[in-house]
Amino acid sequence: MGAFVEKSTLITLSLSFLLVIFIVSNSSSQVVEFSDGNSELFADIDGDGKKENIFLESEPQYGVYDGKRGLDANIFTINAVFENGNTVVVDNAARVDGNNPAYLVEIKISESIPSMIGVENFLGAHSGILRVYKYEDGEIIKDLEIFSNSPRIEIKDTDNDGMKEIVSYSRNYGKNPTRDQLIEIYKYENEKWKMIESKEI
Ligand SMILES: [Ca+2]
Ligand SMILES: [Ca+2]
Repeated sequence: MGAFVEKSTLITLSLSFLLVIFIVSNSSSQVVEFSDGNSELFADIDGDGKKENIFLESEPQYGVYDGKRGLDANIFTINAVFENGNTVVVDNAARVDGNNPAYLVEIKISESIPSMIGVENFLGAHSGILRVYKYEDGEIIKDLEIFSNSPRIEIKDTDNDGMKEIVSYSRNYGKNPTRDQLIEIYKYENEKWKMIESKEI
């Protein structure tokens, strides 16, 4: 009998422990790293349970600079290949300034909303930009563009409603260059991203 109680207590404790791990991992934040992502990712962007192969492609393209035609390789296209072989291409998706590469990051804000595609890249020494694309009616459309001069962007649930928001942190370099003071929070509601909070701390 004693052994049985001990065993069931052990099982209860183990289950509690797993539940804690589940809650912690479920509420963990995702940090956009800007510089060490991938040019390819596998994510389910149309919500059918199968992952699409998404990759960035950069081809030499020409633009006009100071009246002269010049090579500009910093324009990326996003390609999403679906299981049936269909490919959706976003032309000139990410215009990257300077020679900074762009990377892909999966943005998963809740279990009920299909993954979105984040394209991240540095702009200059500190600043970074995150562009968020989503799949809609056979197209991939840009839904949001977020800037940070820290750069620090996090994807986390700020109001405990089970859905993650995107939080951008920036510095007020005139006031204090060492601490992130400006915070913007973007929330996905009614199938649209919108800024719900902008504050200085
Ligand atoms: Ca899919
Ligand atoms: Ca939330």
